Amino acid sequence: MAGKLTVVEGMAVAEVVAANWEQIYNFQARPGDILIDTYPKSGTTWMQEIVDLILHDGDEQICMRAPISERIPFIELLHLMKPGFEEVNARPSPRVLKSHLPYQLVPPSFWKHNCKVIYVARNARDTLTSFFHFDHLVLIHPDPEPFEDYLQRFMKGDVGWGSWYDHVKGFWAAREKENILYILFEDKKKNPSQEIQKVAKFLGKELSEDLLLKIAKLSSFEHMKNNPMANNSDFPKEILDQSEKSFMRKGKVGDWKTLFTAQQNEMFEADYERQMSDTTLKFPKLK
Ligand code: PPS
Repeated sequence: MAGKLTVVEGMAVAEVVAANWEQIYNFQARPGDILIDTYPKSGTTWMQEIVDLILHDGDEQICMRAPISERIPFIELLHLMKPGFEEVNARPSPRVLKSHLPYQLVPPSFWKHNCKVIYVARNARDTLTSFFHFDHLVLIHPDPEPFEDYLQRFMKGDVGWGSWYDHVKGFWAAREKENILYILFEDKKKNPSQEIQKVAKFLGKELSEDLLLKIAKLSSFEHMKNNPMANNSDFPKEILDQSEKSFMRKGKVGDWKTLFTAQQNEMFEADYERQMSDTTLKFPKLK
């Protein structure tokens, strides 16, 4: 059964998330906590695995201590899954947390305590493509079919967690005044070691070349896909139905070409130029 979206503080979001908005927005981050924030489908889980591996010096066994969603809990779903608010509040600091909230709706406690925030952005077309496929599995979101409608909804920000454009631009604009590391999915794909090193430095860790290569390997798409503790296969079935397709889909750059028609691409491009005209943020040109 498909779920519904509603609007909270100008952001479209699943009704079940909106229903708990006060508790989400008032999440109490503490000094030293780390936030991984992204628009959905931008490589959040990949970054979660990288951060956990960095913080545990690439120890594969420790990083398999629990599913990724328990190791790095998702703030907006704490009231719906394990670990809940109570358990996360009781965990010692520093904690690592995941969120898809746009800059202006991040719980203020993160900024108050100058927490480190790692932001990952992915080009709009691949994000949309990944989200379209994913929304077939997400039971708390509306049915994404037909694609033509989804395309329009994405451009208007009428999908879970609102406008991609505002999300990536909001964090981009804030990156100099807050403690934000801004990473692109495409750069991570092209040169994983280089981007992992950036994350490590941001977290105050210096990784040897060997450790860097080890972490790149353990966080590769193939490795994570086959790692039950990293592939989200345990995600609650009431939220995500993976009976036919799985969370780890392709992990590629440029998959949008399998979905967009030439005409849809042209229309999307014109709208993209308009919506991105007020930012210096640029994604690598996709061939
Ligand atoms: S979610 O549900 O919003 O948290 O999803 P998120 O983790 O942000 O994004 C899921 C997409 O990231 C791909 N993925 C990866 N790509 C490359 N390397 C690694 N290690 C990796 N892990 C996950 C995943 O397959 C989704 O992208 P698509 O294009 O759908 O395959």
